[in-house]
Amino acid sequence: MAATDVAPIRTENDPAAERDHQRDFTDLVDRLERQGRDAEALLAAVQRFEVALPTWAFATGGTRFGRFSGAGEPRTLREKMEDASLVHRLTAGAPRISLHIPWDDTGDIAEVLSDARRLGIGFDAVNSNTFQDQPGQRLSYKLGSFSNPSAAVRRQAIEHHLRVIEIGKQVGSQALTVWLADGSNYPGQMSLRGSFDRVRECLQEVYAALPDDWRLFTEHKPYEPAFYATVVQDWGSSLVLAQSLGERAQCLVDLGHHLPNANIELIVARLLGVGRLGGFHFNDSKYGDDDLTAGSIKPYALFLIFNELVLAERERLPGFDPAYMIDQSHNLKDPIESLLQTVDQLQQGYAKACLVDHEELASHQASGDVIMAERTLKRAYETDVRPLVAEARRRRGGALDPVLAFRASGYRAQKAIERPVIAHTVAPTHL
Ligand code: LRH
Ligand code: MN
Repeated sequence: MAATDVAPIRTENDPAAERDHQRDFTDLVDRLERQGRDAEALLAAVQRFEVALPTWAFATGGTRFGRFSGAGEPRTLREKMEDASLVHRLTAGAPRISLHIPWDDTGDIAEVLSDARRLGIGFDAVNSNTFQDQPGQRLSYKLGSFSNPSAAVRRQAIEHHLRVIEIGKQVGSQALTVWLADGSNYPGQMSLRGSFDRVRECLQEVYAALPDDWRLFTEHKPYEPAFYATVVQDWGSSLVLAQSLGERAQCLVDLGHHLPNANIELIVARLLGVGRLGGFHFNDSKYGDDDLTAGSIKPYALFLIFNELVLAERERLPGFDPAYMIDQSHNLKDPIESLLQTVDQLQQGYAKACLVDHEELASHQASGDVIMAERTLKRAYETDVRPLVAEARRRRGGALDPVLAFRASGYRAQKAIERPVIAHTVAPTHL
């Protein structure tokens, strides 16, 4: 079978599951209508919710302690796009991918575009990479890229970003995500203000090169790989940068890029309040930048973030247009199964947030009724919206239960045949 042909993958829902689903969905619609909610409007809202998939999450991830690769993993951008199109087919909610350059720089844009057309997927924000030295690269980013004291290194990093924009333009992206690993491991190693000023200066040149309809997302992170000071360490630094660049510069919130117990929904509310929330890298974590499946560790926190987003959407907040993207790394789970879980968790989180009665909430907040305010949120969060999210997918040809449908499809076993494992001589660059 030629690599280009995608074997027909059966995603039909099992008849018994269909019957159970219809009963569960009818019960939920009945309960929602008794609460005065419009189930069809809610279902349509869930169908409008879309998230972009990270190409770099389709191969097994790893840590410095090891990597346990799985069978049938994608070896090329085309194979990652095949996997992405299956995730979209089963969830009906992930029609775009995020490219990471140079990991996805195949050098053949025409082929990438024809594969995208054939597989029915589009392109969200493109990601730059100055956190690794590429084979044949002239100058090293060991001591930073835009913050590097060497003007030549900064120039090289700017040239890289201009190339990323070029590739993005060719595939139809409209945003550039900039995460910088720049930072230091020891006090004294780096000028804390000088490094930030150099980053701002370089980003001004990149921002000036953006097409008029593009946005630039700055992504903050508290530590790793820098273990003393990271130049763009927190949302405040990211916001200062975005505000200094221009209207089309906004902040990207990677859920894993916060110190333990940070109140991320509060950060989201702050950025929404000043019109600088550019988008998200959804994932979950217990300790650090663990890149675990979204909703797997702190599902209530994820719901509270969606609550802020739905409220902003309903208030038609000026400039509200967040780019929803996933950023995960799968060390133990099958990457496709984890991404199917993730899209489902995001669809559920969004649906629950759409169930919040914001008028009632505002009245309890105004009257200082703490208990009733909390209960208003919890009533939405504790509503089992799975039948409605499943129905939203089913009506779009998606699966009631994407993970079970994927397992029943035999896709991974088939790919294990089509994609013989490449023995990794050196640690793959995308880890
Ligand atoms: C940094 C990060 C960033 C990506 C990388 C793969 O931790 O979240 O968004 O470039 O992961
Ligand atoms: Mn990220």
